[in-house]
Amino acid sequence: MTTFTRKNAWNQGGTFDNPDLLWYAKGVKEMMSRPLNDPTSWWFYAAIHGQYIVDNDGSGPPPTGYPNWAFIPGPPAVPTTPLPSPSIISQYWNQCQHAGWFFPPWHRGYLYALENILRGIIVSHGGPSDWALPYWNYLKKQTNQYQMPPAFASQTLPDNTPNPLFVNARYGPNGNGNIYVPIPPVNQNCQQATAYTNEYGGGVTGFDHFDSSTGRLENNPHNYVHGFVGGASGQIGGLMGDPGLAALDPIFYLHHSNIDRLWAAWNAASNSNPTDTAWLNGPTASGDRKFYMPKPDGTAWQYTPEMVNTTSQLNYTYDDISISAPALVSKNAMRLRKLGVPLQNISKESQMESKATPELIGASTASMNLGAAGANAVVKLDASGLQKVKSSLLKAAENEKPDEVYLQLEGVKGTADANMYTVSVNHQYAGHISLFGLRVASAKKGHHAGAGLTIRLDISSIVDELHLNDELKDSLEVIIQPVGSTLIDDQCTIERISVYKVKK
Ligand SMILES: [Cu+2]
Repeated sequence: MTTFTRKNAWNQGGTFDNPDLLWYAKGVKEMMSRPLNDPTSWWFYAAIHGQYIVDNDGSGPPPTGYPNWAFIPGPPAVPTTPLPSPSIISQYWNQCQHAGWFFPPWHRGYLYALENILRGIIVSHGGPSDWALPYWNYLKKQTNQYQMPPAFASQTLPDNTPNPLFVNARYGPNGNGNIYVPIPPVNQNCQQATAYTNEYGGGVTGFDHFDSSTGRLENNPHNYVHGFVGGASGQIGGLMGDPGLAALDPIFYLHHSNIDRLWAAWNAASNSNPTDTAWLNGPTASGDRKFYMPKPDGTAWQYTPEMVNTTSQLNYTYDDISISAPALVSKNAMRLRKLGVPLQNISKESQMESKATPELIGASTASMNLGAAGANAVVKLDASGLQKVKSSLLKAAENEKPDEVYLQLEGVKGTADANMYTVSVNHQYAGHISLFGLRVASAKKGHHAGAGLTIRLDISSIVDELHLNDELKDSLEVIIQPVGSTLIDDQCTIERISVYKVKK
């Protein structure tokens, strides 16, 4: 049996001289020619991820204007009819798993199934029988690969017919159609993680579109890349910035191929996936929806995380699973070094997962509006919590890790999924945030009844710095500012900003 090898989309300059891209375009064109109710059509596949055509599984009624699919400024011209039967819709559509530990395996199965359909089409058109989905490695150092491969920006194919990889609603970080991934803030520091659960792959969840347990791989690079590539223009957010639109854009699958590659690289670096049956068996174990993908013949393939645990099980590999060296320097070692702790062994953090529950040590008192102008708040810390953090920093040693401190934006609700912000704490940069998934997380019905997004930022290094400068006082000043092109969303609110400490 052939092992299929997924290769870098930037081969041959990322143009149609790269046969992987030319055949991808031909396959996508064929899938786009199929009707919405055909399970092997481009449109059906995008709706498996998420859609704004019909109310399904907590997605809420479709918006009356954009991003309802009927209002997408093409190309491509996106159909909203003929609809599949209601039972097919509830079996397949709105499946994407985000903000939890099923994010990596669900997307692996999704790509694998799409790749099989595309390969079938490509072979039937006389293309290579070993064709595999390329990946876009925007993180590749010392190259211009942070830019979108040129084949996606061209309006025509080499034969002068329309290029199906070209998408109008793709605006980029500055909202001007120049598509690239800014590095930083996008990075591959997630590869430093040593535990899957609660860290690399996300927290324990059931079948979920947007829970509150986003893992590091999903946050950065995944969510950031969605927000930056999608961008916004006027009141239109790019397709990639919203999970109910994203999989309509052919660049989506090359972004996810890279995310899947990072996961494979993380495993190749001796990090393990969960062995809990609740993960291996998928959400079915708790009586939830199953993961289903259409096969090339249109019938259903049901899969579990256990079935997609390694790429070799699925008979494919990547031509490159190296991780750049800086990503492997332990975050904890850097903290301890800064706090003045002499270190014997800084190579790798222990594989131990922290079982400690986060302890709330402060919170804002009122909800706030997160409009296009951003927001700010003063978060008061309680005296005993603050004292515990301070003493843990004073006692820090190689075998006694200092507490980690997190800032959490809770109950973030609204509709401007494509918006991105920076967050600072006491005027020090704490991180970027992406609102990918905001609309679905805010919908009134569904698994979490509109709880909104929960966004967590590790502010330990800022707290360390404040501590070292004797500036760690009883409150923190949080400033949230929009970056790049932003959508106006007057209804976007944050219920609470809180601060947690975690004992390590
Ligand atoms: Cu995604």
